[in-house]
Amino acid sequence: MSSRTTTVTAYVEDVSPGSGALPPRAWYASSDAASLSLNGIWAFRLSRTADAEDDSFAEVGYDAGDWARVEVPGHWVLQGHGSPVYTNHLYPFPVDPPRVPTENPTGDHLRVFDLPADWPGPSGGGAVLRFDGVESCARVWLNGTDLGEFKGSRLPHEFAVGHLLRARGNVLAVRVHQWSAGSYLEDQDQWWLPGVFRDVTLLHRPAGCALDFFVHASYDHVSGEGTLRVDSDVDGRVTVPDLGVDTATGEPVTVPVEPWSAELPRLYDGVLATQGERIPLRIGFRTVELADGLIRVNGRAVLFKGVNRHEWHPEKGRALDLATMREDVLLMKRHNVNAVRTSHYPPHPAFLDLCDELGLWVIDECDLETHGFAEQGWRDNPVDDDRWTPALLDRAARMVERDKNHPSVVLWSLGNEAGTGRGLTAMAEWIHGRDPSRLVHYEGDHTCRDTDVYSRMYTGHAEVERVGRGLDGGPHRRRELPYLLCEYAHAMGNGPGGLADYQRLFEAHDRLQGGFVWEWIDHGIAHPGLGYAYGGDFGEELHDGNFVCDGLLFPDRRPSPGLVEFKKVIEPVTIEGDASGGTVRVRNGYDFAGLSALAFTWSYRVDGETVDSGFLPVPPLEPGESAEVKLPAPPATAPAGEALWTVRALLAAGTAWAPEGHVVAWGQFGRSARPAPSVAAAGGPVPGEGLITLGPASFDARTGALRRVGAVDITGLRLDVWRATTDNDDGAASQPDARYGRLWRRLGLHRVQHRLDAVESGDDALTVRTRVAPAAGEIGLSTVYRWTSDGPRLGLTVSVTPEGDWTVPLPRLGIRFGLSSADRVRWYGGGPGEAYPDSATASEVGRWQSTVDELQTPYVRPQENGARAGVRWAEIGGLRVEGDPEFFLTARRWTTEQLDAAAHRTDLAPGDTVWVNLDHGLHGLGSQSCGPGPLPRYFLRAEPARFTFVLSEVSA
Ligand code: IPT
Repeated sequence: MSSRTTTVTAYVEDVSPGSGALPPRAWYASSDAASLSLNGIWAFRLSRTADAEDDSFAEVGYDAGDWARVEVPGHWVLQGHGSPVYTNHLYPFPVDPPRVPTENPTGDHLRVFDLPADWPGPSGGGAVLRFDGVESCARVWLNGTDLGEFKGSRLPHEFAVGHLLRARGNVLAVRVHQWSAGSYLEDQDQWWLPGVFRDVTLLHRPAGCALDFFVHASYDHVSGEGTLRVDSDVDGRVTVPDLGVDTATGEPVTVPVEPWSAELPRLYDGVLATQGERIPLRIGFRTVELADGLIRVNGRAVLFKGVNRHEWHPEKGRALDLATMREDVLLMKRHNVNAVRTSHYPPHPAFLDLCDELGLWVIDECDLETHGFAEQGWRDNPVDDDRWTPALLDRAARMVERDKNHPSVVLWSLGNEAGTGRGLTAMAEWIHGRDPSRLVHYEGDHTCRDTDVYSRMYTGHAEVERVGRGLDGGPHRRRELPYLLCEYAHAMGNGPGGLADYQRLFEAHDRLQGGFVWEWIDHGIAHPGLGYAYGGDFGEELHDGNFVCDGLLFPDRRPSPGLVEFKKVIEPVTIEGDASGGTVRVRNGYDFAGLSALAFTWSYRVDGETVDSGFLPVPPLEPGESAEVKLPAPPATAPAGEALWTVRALLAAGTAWAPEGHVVAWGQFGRSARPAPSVAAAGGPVPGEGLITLGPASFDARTGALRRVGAVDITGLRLDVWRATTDNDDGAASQPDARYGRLWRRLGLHRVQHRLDAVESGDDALTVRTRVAPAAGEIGLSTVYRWTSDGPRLGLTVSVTPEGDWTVPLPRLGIRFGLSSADRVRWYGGGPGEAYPDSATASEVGRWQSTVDELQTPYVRPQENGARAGVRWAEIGGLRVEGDPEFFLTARRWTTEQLDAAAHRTDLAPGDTVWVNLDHGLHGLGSQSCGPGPLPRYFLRAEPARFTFVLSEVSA
């Protein structure tokens, strides 16, 4: 018994990639050869250890009648069997490679299937069984025959099974272990989700079909010609009707073509016909090279405006369907994203078809990360231990061979956060040899000895600028290479801030070829009680909390404000007006496309009301070109007020990724400034019974607290400096001096006291003097509220003078108050979405309306959110507020303290009062949750400040 158990499970802890699987080959969605999907409902049995059950379940005739059922593709922990575990880089088991815990959840999967009636007989060739992804290791049997076992969760594995197939009652048995030696190579920052999570397919392999083929399609930008050569292990013919190509495999043919790029993804349909099979080809001609220190495609340097994409679905985990993949690509295209790094493993292969078709540059990353070894100074790191090198090379080959025919893939990445070592060098050497037509990326080795690009993550703006100017030094090889930020702008919670500042640097320095925001989507798991669950919500022993929710999309794929900001920051057309508004400067920022696909519109608004609008003729500029375009004369009938031009670039016709009229870029610029609101005092405060009256308002005579403006009840109006700290405020442990959320709390800014010093009724003003300060310290804010009225309106000027040694910026500075009833909100200022000082590029000045509920941004872990920037006036709950200067507006049905205390959205219970914040200033956001904090210019420093609001009842 014990020797038998050993044979059943020994491979689990073996460093080898496996045995029995076929060599890797190119993936394609379909050909004329028969195939049978084995996705669907499978019988399932979960055991606590790898050897709890013997392998008799794999035998024909085994009765699995009392087993559970799971859906394949899927993860059993998301289907009611066990639960998910989230760690960022810590291994959730003792680090003793290649050993894994005895407690090793093991899922036995069984499926019985018949062949379709028209399945070719044995004389017509063979068949393979393909697994596109199984986490973390599997052993496979067909009709009782042990086919072998494999590791490499997000890589394909095939077995030859033709000789084992029967017409009816085929028994496919798959034993999957959550932990294996392979887990040491798969320490990516994500949920640990075991299961058969990608497709299982039976493919007929006709006699005489190719084992593999490699499409080489290059483009010579000087001659405008493409050269096509399809290599295959068997002879065949390659036809491309649109190009008149009909050539033998292995024979190059050169013809004039339109090149492929992410912007203009021209694909040519072709066929590779071998004796046994006709394989459809989608050919994109492009040449990727490192030339003059830059990544060039078809001769031109490319600026990557990218995102890091993990595969995620809030119910299905990493088992993504085609519709979800397509939605990701469409959302990327609609938000001006032009590149994707498949962090940190090769995606479902069909995703790359979509990238080819719709146009995205891809860094295809290998399924490799050994980050947890950082905890022990990288001792025993598998990538620096020759015993593991075969497994690393197997992973590299499975990625490259599977994905080599995709024009969208322009760089291969060795993996992520795996330290340095000989194994990486071996992978890079193998990849360079096998596919010299692409470049190699890896971030973890800053000597760049194995790579064609100098790649970093989360570098601050100042260092990025130094690199851009070539002042960064470093090893010789590195200095010659272009620079990429394979991760930057950590999109966790509210943020990232500072995107526009990065983009300006990328655009100013050729060597900076852009970056990839971390990351595309929050990995929140849909949860009945919590909304979305994150690390720790399943009782994990070790976990990293909501660090798994750091995407530009919420888990349900709704764009976050961060994505809206990113879209604006990376827009491919720049539209800038001069102050007088006579002309607009339009620059084509595409690398390949002209502007002929776009139409331009203008509108002229006064105080947010459109006075006139029309189309703007813009010349069809080539990439990099710009033109000064004359605007029409401002309408003579325009009323007085703040006048603004808005110019938009729209899709002139529908494309494969967005309808006609979709806004690609826009610019807004002023013609005349806004007259500041003011109150000319007419009469002073009038004392009454316990109350003081001033114009439309009444105040508590003892405390000076505002009670009412006309019929609008107001509670708790006072200075506010606190915000529910964002993930970026709380910051990462790596930069302790800049974790302002924690420093603020230590100072007590979340519990300031308001000491009343005086209530003074003067001739034309009611003055309330206070000192706002936290217990236990000497710092404070001397705060004076000066109230005046011109009859119908009430003016409030707040003067704040810091006292003591303020070593930290303020979270916010403004007033807050409660309204007893409010729902609809109207405002003139920045909108429609949230904006903060360093994430306000997408905030468009206009007239907006919303509801209190719609003003909330549903960050998975609740935190400061929802501010509208640059607000000139707002109406809410019957109250009208005008600001001098413009202010930030926030309104919610809970207090800041309740928001601060909530861990999940479901902790937030709406109360009767709507709490409104009118902020003179907010501290920037930065991306300190895993990167730099806000730039100094977005700090809200504790400095003397004065700001005015004019309050009145909304006139009917
Ligand atoms: C970086 C990882 O590459 C990425 O997977 C993710 O964990 C990200 O951090 C944070 O969300 S590594 C880090 C040490 C910068």
